Amino acid sequence: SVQQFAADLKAGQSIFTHWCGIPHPSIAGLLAREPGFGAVVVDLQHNPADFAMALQAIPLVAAAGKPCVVRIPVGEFQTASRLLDAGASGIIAPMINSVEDARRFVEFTKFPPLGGRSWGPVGALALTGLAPTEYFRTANDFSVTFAMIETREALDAIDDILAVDGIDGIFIGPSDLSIGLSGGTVLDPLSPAVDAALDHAGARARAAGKFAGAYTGTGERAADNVRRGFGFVAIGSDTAFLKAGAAALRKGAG
Ligand code: 3PY
Ligand code: MG
Repeated sequence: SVQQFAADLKAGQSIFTHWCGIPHPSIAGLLAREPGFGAVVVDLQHNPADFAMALQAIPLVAAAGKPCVVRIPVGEFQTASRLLDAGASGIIAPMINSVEDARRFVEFTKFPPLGGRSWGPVGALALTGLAPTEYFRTANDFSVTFAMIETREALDAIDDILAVDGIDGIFIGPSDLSIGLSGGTVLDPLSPAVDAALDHAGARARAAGKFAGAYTGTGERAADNVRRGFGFVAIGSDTAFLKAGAAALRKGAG
């Protein structure tokens, strides 16, 4: 359900997630049915998927009993409010580089007194079946906010970002982080510098009692991050699945 995601993370479950950017909500809904994956992320930062697609994906993913989490474009915090209103279980905000960025994110994703989210969760009321007063009372607890740590600046400020009330966790973007940590000279999400940052970030999140998430491109890397204590780990993406499927089927033809 919409609310179960936060509860499962709090219980220490490791949740593997899909990462969807193809602008067809049925793909998100179908992938949600895949065993072994506990969530679907719709990515609005780097993909053709748009707000209308996410709006349709959220109930299709919910119909599979899974939470739908959405990554917003950089700084589009009003979109985060609207996605929570539609019944998203969580929001991933890219490029949260400072305490100010983190506070602004909270301002649009948590109701007062934590933030300043405006009232109007029409789709979320429909999906959860909660009475408005009950939704208002509990939404801050179950609407999960992930601040992406993917620059050197953010990594330096990680403890302060984790300490912001209303930030529920961090989410590591290994590609951008590799660019940032190399001073703009290397794109390598598997670099030793990124590995060290993942170790550090996982430990700091644990110390702060908050969630840790990360993007990864393979199952092996995803398992590495679960071992590091990451509770929310993406494996690949819908387009990567298509390419892998095409290669595997073509191989069958010899
Ligand atoms: C990154 O690796 O920078 C990400 O944002 C993951 O998609
Ligand atoms: Mg990134």
